[in-house]
Amino acid sequence: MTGKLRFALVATSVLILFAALFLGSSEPALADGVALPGSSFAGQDLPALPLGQVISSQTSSEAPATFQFNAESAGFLTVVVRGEGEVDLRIIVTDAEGLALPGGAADVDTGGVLSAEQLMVLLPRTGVFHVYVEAMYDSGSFNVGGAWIPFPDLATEPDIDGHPSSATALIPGSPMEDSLDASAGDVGDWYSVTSDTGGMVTVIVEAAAGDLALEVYKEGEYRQYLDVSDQDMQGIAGNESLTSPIEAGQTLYFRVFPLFEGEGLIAYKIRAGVM
Ligand SMILES: [Ca+2]
Ligand SMILES: [Ca+2]
Repeated sequence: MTGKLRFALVATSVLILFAALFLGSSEPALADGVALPGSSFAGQDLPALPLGQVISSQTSSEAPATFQFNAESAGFLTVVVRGEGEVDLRIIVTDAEGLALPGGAADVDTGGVLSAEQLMVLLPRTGVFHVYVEAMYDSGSFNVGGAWIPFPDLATEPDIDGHPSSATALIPGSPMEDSLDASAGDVGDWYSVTSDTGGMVTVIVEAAAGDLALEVYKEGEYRQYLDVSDQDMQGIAGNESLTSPIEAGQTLYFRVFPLFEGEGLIAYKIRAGVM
């Protein structure tokens, strides 16, 4: 089942109510200073996600509209977006580091309308989160509204090595061993590969038991991977490999994660090579 379909099944019924509430509310107000270039938001004040109301804004594929939400506890954030015209929109909710949350992306094209998106996502703890409304192509106007349901009992500790800022440097020729356990909160490991010379970098993950996947990211751009491997090499669900071009001096980031939450402990080996 695709992520899209799974999301649609889980969330649609709940969100129809929210959508009806928002779209029936008062006149949208105009947000100022919403569009920001690229992904560098460090230190910038982003506009707040409107809660309990709908505002209008603009977005483009080069400068996605970005909103901030300060969660004072764990809880569920709902975001509803309705675009104007033919623009294809999607919603991505990330942590402050720009990493998409599990279940934090929606491109479901509600009712076949490319710009009609909504999601409800668990924010797992107190902190700053970002909501991106991206245009897949071109640019366009949209209305956006949010809602918040505090749910402090659902707070979980952060996965300490589950972020690109805590990535382990992979040295070509020096394999490493580690493990993941989604049921214990260890939901993803990050690795980085830096090349002095440039060329092609290959990262190989091997696990005898458990189903793993592997993603590669450009530094600082963690909302969307460059490439993903879930090809189950040699017919083994935990064996994955990615090969990506890398420039001299560049660092690429790799995420290893279990495909299913309930799999328990998965031990794996990982190694990198640059040619
Ligand atoms: Ca869409
Ligand atoms: Ca796999």
